[in-house]
Amino acid sequence: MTKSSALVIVDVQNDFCPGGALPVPEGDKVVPVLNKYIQRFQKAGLPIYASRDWHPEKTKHFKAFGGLWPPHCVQGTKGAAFHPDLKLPKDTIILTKGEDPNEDSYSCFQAHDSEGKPFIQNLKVQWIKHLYVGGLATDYCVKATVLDGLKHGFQVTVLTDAVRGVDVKTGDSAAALKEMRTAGAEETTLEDLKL
Ligand code: VGL
Ligand code: ZN
Repeated sequence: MTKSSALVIVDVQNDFCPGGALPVPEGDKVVPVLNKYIQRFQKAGLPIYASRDWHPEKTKHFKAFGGLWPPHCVQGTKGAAFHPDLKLPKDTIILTKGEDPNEDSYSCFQAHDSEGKPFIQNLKVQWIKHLYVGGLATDYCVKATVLDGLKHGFQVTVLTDAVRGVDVKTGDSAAALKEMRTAGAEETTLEDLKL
């Protein structure tokens, strides 16, 4: 772990947790583990990003308009809020994605920060070279973010104890992890994290 590392927490929002509109099985289980990663990164003085899926009411992403999904993470709703137990520090960089009604936007590389700066620009000005990615869902937004990170030349480590998948088909998450490894992603757990 070097100074140029960052933690990227993907879409840990109420709608992706049990009881939400598009629940990921055991989605809430990532929260206490991510809180520990947050502490580790914060102590090391490293930046923390948290993305949110942030959809308009009408979007091609939703079933009713030709997409795959039930309505979820609609802008400003309780379902779109971060899980209440996720302890995001004040200086967390919030990334917003999914606002375009014509796109799915699974990847954080389609997100922007609170000033409208694209994720990649934000990473570049901070000289970030290595992303540690956890959150929801393994087989969608986590996968898309990890693969895009690798494509853009970042070193990427998946936090395997802090991700969960939708598994529309059984095995989707396992296949996603394999695809990420094949593309060059590394994996770690809290126990093995070198920080
Ligand atoms: C996601 C499905 C639909 C995700 C977002 O965050 O992985 N999955 N929208
Ligand atoms: Zn979505």
